[in-house]
Amino acid sequence: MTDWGAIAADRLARIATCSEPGPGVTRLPFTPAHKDALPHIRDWMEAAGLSVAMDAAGTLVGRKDGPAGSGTFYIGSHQDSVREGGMYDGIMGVVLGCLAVEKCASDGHALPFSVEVLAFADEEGVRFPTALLGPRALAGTFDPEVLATADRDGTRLRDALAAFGGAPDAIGALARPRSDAIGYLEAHIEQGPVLETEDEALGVVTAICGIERHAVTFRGETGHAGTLPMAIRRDALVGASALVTAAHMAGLEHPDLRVTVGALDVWPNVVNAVPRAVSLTLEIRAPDDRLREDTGAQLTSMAQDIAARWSLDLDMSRVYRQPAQPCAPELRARLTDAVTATGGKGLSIASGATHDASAMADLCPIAMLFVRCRDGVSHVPEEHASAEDMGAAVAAMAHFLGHLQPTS
Ligand code: HGY
Ligand code: MN
Ligand code: MN
Repeated sequence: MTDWGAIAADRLARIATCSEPGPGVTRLPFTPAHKDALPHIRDWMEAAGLSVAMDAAGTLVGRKDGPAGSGTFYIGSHQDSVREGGMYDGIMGVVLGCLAVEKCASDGHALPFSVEVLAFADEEGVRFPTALLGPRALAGTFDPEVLATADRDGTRLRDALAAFGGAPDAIGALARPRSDAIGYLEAHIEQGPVLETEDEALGVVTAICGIERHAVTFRGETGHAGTLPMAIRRDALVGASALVTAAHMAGLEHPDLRVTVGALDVWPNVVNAVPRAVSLTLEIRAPDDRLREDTGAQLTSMAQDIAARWSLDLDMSRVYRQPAQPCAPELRARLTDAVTATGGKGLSIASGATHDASAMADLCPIAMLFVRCRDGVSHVPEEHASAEDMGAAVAAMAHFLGHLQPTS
């Protein structure tokens, strides 16, 4: 009896070494760590009988053809991590997808449709102020303008992708035909405490929250900390601090809202000079798009008022947005049946995190399977899922695949 969970755990431990130095895993897109990860993923895909190639967007694609005209079922998640993140977020969905396909084959079950396992390059949007490049390319919703965005070092996404072996100007041709797309399944660590509280290994996702991110810069004037009178200061950090607090207070206004200022840079950032500029990221999430959009508009207006109050200049723009996405009822029902048929309760659970599935929903029906997350913590080195729970996920995913029908 193959221990699929143990194989998953071993593979994830090995690929976790493909990281920048430091605590946890830091594997950003189109970096040496990402390059180091590709052979691992290629091996997993080939062990599942898939033929492997990297596409123009940097997605590693493993494909096994089914009968002509039978359609394609997609499975996948992202290879990238946040800085100092865990070793399960994203990459777990790639390894479990490969093992589920491998299990179907070892069970002697030839899938009656084509199947692709996808290792997307950039879901977190940590290196560049955009995300979901890979799934948006497949869904035909990719915006070429994002190629001009740059990371903190000034490297443009276009150049990083080309240097990595991608083909920025060929991304538009990656769009998959909707008529051929049966659906998409993503397995992912829950990144929250619900399944652990319910003492359940797996959960079937109902919907994925919406998200938007704003790039905000306050500009004032620097000066000597000892001689510049307080009354005439144009201190950018005073304005930024007011927005950080206002954002948190706005988030407290509604139980479904999550409002976060996760990154902030100060210039000149020295102890004895008044800050002349502050850049920060403002992120808003909600399961309801109206609530999220209204909160974004409210905080934009507040930022303008704050800039006026402190005689600052303000640059603020929404640089990323992904609407909330429901999972497809038909696939949800099938996935719930697969979980219950393989020993689970078939719990339903909403996703406060966003995922590649959010963008794949523009191509085809989506389903997500959550795996229990120890202590509910994620985006930290302590993130953990057990081999046993991952084995349960492989069994459920293989059962789900084995009971799917081709398009025709
Ligand atoms: O931030 C998120 O929700 C996901 O982990 N990218
Ligand atoms: Mn993720
Ligand atoms: Mn993440």
